[in-house]
Amino acid sequence: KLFVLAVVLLATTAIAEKCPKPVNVEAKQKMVDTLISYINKPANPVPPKPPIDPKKLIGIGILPKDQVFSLFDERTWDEVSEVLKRFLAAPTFEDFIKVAETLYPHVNEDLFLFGLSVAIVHRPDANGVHVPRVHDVYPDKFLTNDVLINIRKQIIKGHKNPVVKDTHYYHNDFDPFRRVDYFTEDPGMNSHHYHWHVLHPSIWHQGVGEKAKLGELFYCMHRQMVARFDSELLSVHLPRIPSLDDWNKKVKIGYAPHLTIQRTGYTYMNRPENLEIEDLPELTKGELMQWKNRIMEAIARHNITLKGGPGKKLRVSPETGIDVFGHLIAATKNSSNRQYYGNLHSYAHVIAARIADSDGEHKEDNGAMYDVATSARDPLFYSWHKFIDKIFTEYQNTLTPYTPYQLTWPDVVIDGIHIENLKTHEENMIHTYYTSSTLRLSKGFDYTKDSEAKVIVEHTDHDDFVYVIDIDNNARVEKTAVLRIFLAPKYDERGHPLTLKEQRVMMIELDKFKAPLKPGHNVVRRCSNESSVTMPVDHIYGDITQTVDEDHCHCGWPEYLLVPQGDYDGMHYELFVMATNYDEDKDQNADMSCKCHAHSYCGNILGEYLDKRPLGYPFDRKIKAAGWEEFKTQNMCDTDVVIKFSGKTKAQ
Ligand code: CUO
Repeated sequence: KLFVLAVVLLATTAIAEKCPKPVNVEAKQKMVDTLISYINKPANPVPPKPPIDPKKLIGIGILPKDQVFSLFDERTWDEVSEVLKRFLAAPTFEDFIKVAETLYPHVNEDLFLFGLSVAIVHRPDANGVHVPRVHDVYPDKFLTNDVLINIRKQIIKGHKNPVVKDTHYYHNDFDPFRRVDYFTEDPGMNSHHYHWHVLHPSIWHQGVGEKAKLGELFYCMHRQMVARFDSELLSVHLPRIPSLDDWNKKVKIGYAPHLTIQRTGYTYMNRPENLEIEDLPELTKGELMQWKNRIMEAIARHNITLKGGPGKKLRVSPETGIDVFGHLIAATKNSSNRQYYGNLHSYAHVIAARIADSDGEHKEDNGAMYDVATSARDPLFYSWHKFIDKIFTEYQNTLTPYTPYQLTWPDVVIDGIHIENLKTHEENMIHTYYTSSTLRLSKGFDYTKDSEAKVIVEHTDHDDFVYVIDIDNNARVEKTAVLRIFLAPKYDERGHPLTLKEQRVMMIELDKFKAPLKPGHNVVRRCSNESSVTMPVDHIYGDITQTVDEDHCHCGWPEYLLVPQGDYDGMHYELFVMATNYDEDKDQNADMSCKCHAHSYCGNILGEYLDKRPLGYPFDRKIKAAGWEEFKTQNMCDTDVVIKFSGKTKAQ
């Protein structure tokens, strides 16, 4: 017990200091790179196996080597927490590396990578060190088997520097979801999802440092993923994804991942269509249902049953509720009562991942839904997360809608917003097209380590554009605004106008930024590539050793996927902007120097934010107004924007 207490105390001290200046980054990066070079490559020189006191291995080495680690599988949580505790408790960076070297031979490699990544993000003395990019270490979680076999074949044939194209559009015409695999199977998007969970892991808890709004960010980022997926479906004229509410019905959506971990042969399980959801040996469907019902009851009553019996209740307030329910549903270490409310979100990932071999009779490996790095490839991910999102919506619907008075900033009037296309100079018109990026495989496998093997990954991209916002500041002094920009489709899959109520949960956040407003008229111009939700393409595919001064957390929506694809005729979207008063909203204590580039979706390392408003504001509550005209106050504005897909590849 004393040991654990000491570890926790040390860990608390380790992250108490906020965002210090990076020191000796190059040397530290080298140490991390050496550690990472052991992972996923069995033929590399075996790392030294330093002697270790067996007592220090208590709770370590439970997940066998060569298995895929899943943050969704609660059975791994104790072990990964133990590993993380040891990483965070090391007093100096050199000690941290020593602990990692000592533990590596005893720990599952994938779990080790996750723990190491979480520690690098959160240790102040690692500030400036890049978190290993998961798609560099495990390209086989992001590229299908056919692509990698093709690379290997070419190397065996003597091609030193093979280049293979990963074009996966329209594999077949039978599975409609293949039409959006430019989105679901995009390495950048899946890598963002993994790194989001590294930044905000459910195993994080106050014992090792404060991190505000973790539950709220869980809801918000995943709502954005679902909203974006629905918009992509509408772009290819498919209906929005249904929510997976009824667990007694067969699961209609199938998915074949075609992913194999090259080193181990671990093959992510195929899920045929129309399978029944079955109990797992460790959890029944009935238990899952019971957790859901308890959460729904807590939402209806606005209070949560705490540990220690039905008499002990926590009353939630409109200010804290969404975060409390986020923790509860994600079953983080800060869940108010994990025993009673369970682990709804994670277990559904596991049940879905094992649905084709629930009792393990056929010794199949788990499906894509099991692994954070691969789960968002599976269309069922969005169906499941839509169900989770409906629970949050249910809670938000219990809150009093914002009144026009609350939404108005009396000093400020937005006269107009439009988009200026930087390429074609058209107004309110964005073109999308195919393009590609290059994923270098040198770090991933033994067979690529002496080559310059490359995979050309195709994806969509868009013209760069600028938001031009006309704003009057009627106060006699300079003001600072927070400008919040959102986009939502205007029409549903049948071509009928979407209601504001439907659009509320479909609003895609495109940007949130501060802008100074001088007294009188202002024209604010903001480029699409400055977005607070995105990560530049170079950070995903570029050589990160060249970007020492850049963002190191690798969380952020790929810039090329900022807007939905749109369609050939041009699809219509609602572009919305709202200005709020930064002087009222700002969080005095937030240290934004520690932010990740994409702070809207990734928050920052310390769980601090640009402003104090709820995430997703003003769409975080039910809207009473029947339509946009009734909803808008003087500090809001909207316009119609068209996104047109050319279907062509942009000339490189
Ligand atoms: Cu990120 Cu379900 O939490 O995937």
